[in-house]
Amino acid sequence: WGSLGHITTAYLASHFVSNTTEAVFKELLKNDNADYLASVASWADSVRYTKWGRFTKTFHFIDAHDDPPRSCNVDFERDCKETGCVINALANYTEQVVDTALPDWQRAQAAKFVIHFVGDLHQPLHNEDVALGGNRLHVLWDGRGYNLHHVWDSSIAEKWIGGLHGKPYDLALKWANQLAVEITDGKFTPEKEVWLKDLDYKDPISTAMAWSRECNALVCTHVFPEGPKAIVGQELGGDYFKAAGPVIEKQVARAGYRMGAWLDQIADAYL
Ligand code: DCM
Ligand code: DCM
Ligand code: DCM
Ligand code: ZN
Ligand code: ZN
Repeated sequence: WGSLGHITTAYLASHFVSNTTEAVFKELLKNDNADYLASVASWADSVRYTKWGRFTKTFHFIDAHDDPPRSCNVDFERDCKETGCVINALANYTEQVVDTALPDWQRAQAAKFVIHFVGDLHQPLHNEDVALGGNRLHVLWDGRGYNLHHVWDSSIAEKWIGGLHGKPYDLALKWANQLAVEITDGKFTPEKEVWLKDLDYKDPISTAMAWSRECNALVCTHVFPEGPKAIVGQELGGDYFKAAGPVIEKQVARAGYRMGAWLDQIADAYL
């Protein structure tokens, strides 16, 4: 996601975590404010192009070598790069957060990666190989040119919330609060339990793969319903957005709700 998606998922997670989890992560991240998760959610994107952070570049996605829209599927052995992918990155950094033999700064850094990667795992094009996750597909968005990856990282979400009129953290908090209502007592309430069914802190690879498969399926149904070639040069701000907006909304809601539950299990293991 772009920063709006990451900050929103983190605010949403902070809405649902237990009081214990809140205390554990405020202490670890050395931030006692309401944005203790939100303020670190985009950090992983800020280090990936630095010399130090280059090794994390492939941790943000898994390149599913499937064949949308005919067939969507993800296979860890086939698709996770030698240098790592979002699946084993989430598993490795989750282990680091709870490893009390590690120094505090390293556990805090691992927590920032976990918060970021749960988000990225819920973006359909972070679970797809075609055209570098859509980066090489040129499309139009309300008359202007973008690549398809950017549209799914940012443009759809920005339009869904009514445009970027306001401060990023304020917009994300407002959206997160709306999604929290939909989860607690709204359109997502009937499915929120199912969202946590695959969540098993003891088996992070299987958990992440279940989330990845669910997300990758959206590549066939909503990202490339007519295939990758057919989308090039198309205007996506109209009917395409009408179908994609609700998908983005649900993926951000799932990511935030699952992040909260994941951090709860980390905090329980850590005590
Ligand atoms: N941050 C914040 N409030 C501040 C200063 C910084 O929320 N007054 C956020 C911005 C960074 C995060 O904290 O994303 C961690 O910052 P750093 O990595 O510089 O420690
Ligand atoms: N920021 C903010 N309010 C916060 C946290 C951060 O306005 N509660 C700002 C500080 C930076 C920008 O957001 O200008 C990005 O911060 P970072 O990338 O360090 O999170
Ligand atoms: N990306 C992806 N799959 C790839 C390559 C990149 O999902 N195979 C993502 C990572 C960034 C965005 O696309 O969110 C842009 O990546 P880059 O700047 O590395 O091209
Ligand atoms: Zn992206
Ligand atoms: Zn990322």
